[in-house]
Amino acid sequence: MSEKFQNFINGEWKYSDSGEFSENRNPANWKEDLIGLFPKSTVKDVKEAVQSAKKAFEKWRLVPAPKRGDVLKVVGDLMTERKNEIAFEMTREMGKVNAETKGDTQEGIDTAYYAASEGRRLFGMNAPSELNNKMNLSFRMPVGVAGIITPWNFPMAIPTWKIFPALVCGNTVVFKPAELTPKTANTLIHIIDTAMKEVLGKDYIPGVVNLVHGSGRVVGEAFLADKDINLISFTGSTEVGKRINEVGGRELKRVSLELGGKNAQIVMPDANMDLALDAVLWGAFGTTGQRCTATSRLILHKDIYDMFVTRLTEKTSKLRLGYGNNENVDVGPCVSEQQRETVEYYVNVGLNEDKAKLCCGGKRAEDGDLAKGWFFKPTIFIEVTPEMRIAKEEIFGPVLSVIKCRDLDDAIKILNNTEYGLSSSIFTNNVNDAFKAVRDIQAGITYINGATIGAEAHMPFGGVKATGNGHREGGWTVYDFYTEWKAVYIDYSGKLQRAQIDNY
Ligand code: UN1
Repeated sequence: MSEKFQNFINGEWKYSDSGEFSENRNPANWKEDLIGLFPKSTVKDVKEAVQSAKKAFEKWRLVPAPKRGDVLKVVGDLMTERKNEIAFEMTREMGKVNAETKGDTQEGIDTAYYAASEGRRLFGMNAPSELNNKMNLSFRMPVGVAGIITPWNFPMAIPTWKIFPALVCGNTVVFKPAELTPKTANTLIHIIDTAMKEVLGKDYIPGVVNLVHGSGRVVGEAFLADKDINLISFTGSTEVGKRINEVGGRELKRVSLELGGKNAQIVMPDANMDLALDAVLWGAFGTTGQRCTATSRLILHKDIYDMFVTRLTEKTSKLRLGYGNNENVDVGPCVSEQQRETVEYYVNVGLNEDKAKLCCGGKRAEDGDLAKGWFFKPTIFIEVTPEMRIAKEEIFGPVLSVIKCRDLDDAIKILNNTEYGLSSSIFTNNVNDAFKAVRDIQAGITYINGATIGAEAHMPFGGVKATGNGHREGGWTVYDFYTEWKAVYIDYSGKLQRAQIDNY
């Protein structure tokens, strides 16, 4: 009998009201490796979690911010101690290779220490008053109950980007992780609760963080419907993001959305070709192409196009597929059967509708043990033109579309020809071209001589156009989302001084 996991509500681990569970299986060996059973939660579970978070907010908001930061410091320490175990289990539940799940965990640790130190900043601002003997200050205040909805591709880092800043600002949290990665979420909540108990001791507050497993259709929708959830932070598809924005907007919820991408790397003829090749391999096929920041388009200058395609095809065909916890594996499986079907669908679009040319991959990988998982061969389409569907639509798998450009202006025009705008990259040794690209590329992130993936935890993360709704995660910018400004006027004149009366 495999282990049955629970929700965490009001400081207690408990089963869902439904009594039903869904299976979590290893995508590299789905028939034989059942990881555990996770609750299919109901609207009632969500309501209970939200009410506990609402109640906890009244106490948690009064815990001094440096002390809230101390909780995050202990969280970072516990995550560091358990890093190897977290990474092993994360690879087991979502497939990316162990070095990457360690990196994902490290991103969470870095976010914890950043949030811990922010407990001693959370700077407000002062401004002079129009009137004499009067002082104007402004403070950051917590917003209330935060509904956090996260994807499966960064099962540790992305929840930490949201939960840690929310907590250090004094908000309380109801967390719905992706159904495909519930175990990492479970570990994270265990760690946060352990740290809360250690730091707060007898003043422990139940309900500051709550975990509700389940589907977007039930649990996510219940977040939207609940009037006591004040803000929602979501990372996932543009389609779901639009729905959250629409309903959340109607209810005046504060909403932060991190959505799709169709990121491109440009390579100019003066670039260091070895670096540019390694970058595109890493950007396109790392995490099996399942990052929002993944390189899914490669824009090559015409003078180097043939040479680059030849070398890239050769390197790509040498990538080793397998279970990510084994040695010498470069690329893991797709996360699920459905995800592999989406990849297959787009390979068919590329071949039959777009009529692009396949130069590598294009098929399931089924040799030996690979037949046990949702593996797909790293795939490259060449002779892709900017208007093709495989050049415009997000695939979220190991598929790269290669497009030829005439010059820098043409390259940037092609790069911008998508509804998304998350990450981007240009390889060049020409400083003028590099700065021009920084200015003209429509994306939240631009790398010069680096892959499109690998944003650092303390920098603003997010995109323009259909990638989001203007907020940023990571670094200092996310703190604007999790706080409200309170303006305070202090009159020490001993008189009633009137503003908005003509004093001049
Ligand atoms: C994502 O794919 O949604 O910049 C996040 C990167 C990682 C985060 C990716 N630090 O590639």
